[in-house]
Amino acid sequence: MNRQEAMACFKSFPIYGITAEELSGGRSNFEVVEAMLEAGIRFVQYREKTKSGLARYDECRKLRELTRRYQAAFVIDDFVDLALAVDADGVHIGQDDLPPEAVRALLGPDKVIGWSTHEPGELQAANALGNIIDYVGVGPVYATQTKAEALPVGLEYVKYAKKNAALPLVAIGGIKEHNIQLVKEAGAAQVCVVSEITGAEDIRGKIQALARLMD
Ligand code: 3NM
Repeated sequence: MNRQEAMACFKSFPIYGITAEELSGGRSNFEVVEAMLEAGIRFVQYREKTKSGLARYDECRKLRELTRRYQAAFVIDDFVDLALAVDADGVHIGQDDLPPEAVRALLGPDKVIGWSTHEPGELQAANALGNIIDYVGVGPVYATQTKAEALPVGLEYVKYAKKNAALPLVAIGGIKEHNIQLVKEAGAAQVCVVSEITGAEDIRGKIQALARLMD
């Protein structure tokens, strides 16, 4: 799929999926992503910081095929080379990764780039990039063990981003069934829920419950 189609996937369902195998109750990323896709998620990010490059490549080749079968967008956290090697639909990068301009030069014009932001200055920098990136991450809204080093930015930053972002946004960090409505009310149309989904006994049921609360 092209960049536009991948962003249509981003907007087509309120929940954005991310892998976290160490928080998946012994299930593989493949199993978890399959359940995400069955529940309606259409935008999946592969996030894996500790496996070898070869293990990541083997896993992403399978996830690429799986996401294609469901006509879902597939992006890779951090690794531009891996994204190119498996023909992913794009990458998600953080403030300490390669700068978005460099990533765009490597990926070419037809892949999605998402960029994490944590404060108004970073959001303004994202706005200034124009067409180089496609969406911004906004978080962590609440404290989270999944990214324990990051300080929570609260609903105030979600509200700020909703008002000021020139691009689509996805809120992330510590979002769960009990607080997702507050995040929606703060202005997020897309929400990323990691451990609450990967750790759920019934992943499909959890995603459907979260999606209903975003209606
Ligand atoms: N990025 P959970 S917060 C991967 O703020 C990630 O950029 C964040 O996991 C950011 O839903 C986060 O389990 C972890 O809290 C989100």
